[in-house]
Amino acid sequence: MGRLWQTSSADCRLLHRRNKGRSLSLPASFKTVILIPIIMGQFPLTLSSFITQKPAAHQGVTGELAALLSQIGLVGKLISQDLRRAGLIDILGTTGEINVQGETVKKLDEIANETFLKVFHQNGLACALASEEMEKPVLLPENWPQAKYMLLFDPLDGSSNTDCNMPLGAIFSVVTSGHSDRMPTTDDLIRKGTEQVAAGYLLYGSSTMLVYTVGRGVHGFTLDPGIGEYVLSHEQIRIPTRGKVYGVNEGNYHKWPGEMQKYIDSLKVKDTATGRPYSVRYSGCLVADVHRILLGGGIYLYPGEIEKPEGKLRLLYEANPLAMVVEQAGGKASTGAMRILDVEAKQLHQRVPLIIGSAEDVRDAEEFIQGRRV
Ligand code: FBP
Repeated sequence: MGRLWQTSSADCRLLHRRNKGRSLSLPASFKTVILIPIIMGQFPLTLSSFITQKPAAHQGVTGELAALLSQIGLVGKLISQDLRRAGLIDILGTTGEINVQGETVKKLDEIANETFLKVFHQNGLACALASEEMEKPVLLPENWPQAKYMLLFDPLDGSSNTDCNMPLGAIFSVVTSGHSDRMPTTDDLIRKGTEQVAAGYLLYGSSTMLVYTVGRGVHGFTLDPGIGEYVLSHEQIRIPTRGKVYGVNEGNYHKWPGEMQKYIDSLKVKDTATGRPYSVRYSGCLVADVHRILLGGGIYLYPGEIEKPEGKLRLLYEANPLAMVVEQAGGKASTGAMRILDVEAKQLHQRVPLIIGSAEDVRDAEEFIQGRRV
């Protein structure tokens, strides 16, 4: 009960002040009548109660999809529990394996991937699982046809941050199998971003957060370790139309086409109208950088390079879900040439240049990249 009283004592103090310091000598029943609504009003709104209590923001959301979101929350609780003790329980460093992306696999990449697989094997809510860490998806015929959702995810985003206690994340995208007559195949997972029914991320920062959209706005929940619940902390997030920060690995500057270099150069030139120069904010974790931009505005870029025009980031489980979240908050997500959510998906681990953030900033970047501004 401590938590409740802490909350409501603020209101008691308010009542007290209004009562000019005299103790609340009110009949018990009256106090109860006053205090309960106040206390109840402050009761933490958990993820599941939010989804049930806000039907307008969750129209068309089935019980299974609501359960799927809360199971992603469970994955977040399990992984953040390990991360909090990472330096003490031998989960730092690499496994010595190389994954389908050609990257060295970190122990935490593997643990995070295993956690997603275990939770979704068990809960029967998805009939297919595709991950950044797995060349082929896991198809779950035992869950089909009752489970009509398929989950694509980056189990641990920001892998270069694992061993230095820097922010980490996970990204997820949900699509429906679309076939009731047959078990879905790998090809059924390769879909345009506009076909997502839900998307979001887990952020492992100073606190653990779950941020999601089901196509009716974006909401953020903070994990309260005291009650083990995700509590609503950011309802209907709206991204500012323009920001003051940019996030990009400038170490790749010489690899970029000239137009891209000109855009980044322009961010460093004094320009009162647009509030430039911007500050650089690049954490090595896409989720953390996009989260900062979602709340404060700005732009994150992982552009195409002359030798690698498709860039580094993956379309289906990094760019598409974050694009849905940012667009739902009023922002934009682009390849530089077109809207991320309209990109034709052709392969499971397809890469795509990503320019994402405040609408005006992304528009500026597109104008430079397309040579319409110099
Ligand atoms: P992972 O999913 O393998 O971590 O890759 C994505 C990512 O780590 C992003 O989180 C981050 O913004 C970017 O790559 C960092 O890449 P680079 O080290 O090339 O700047």
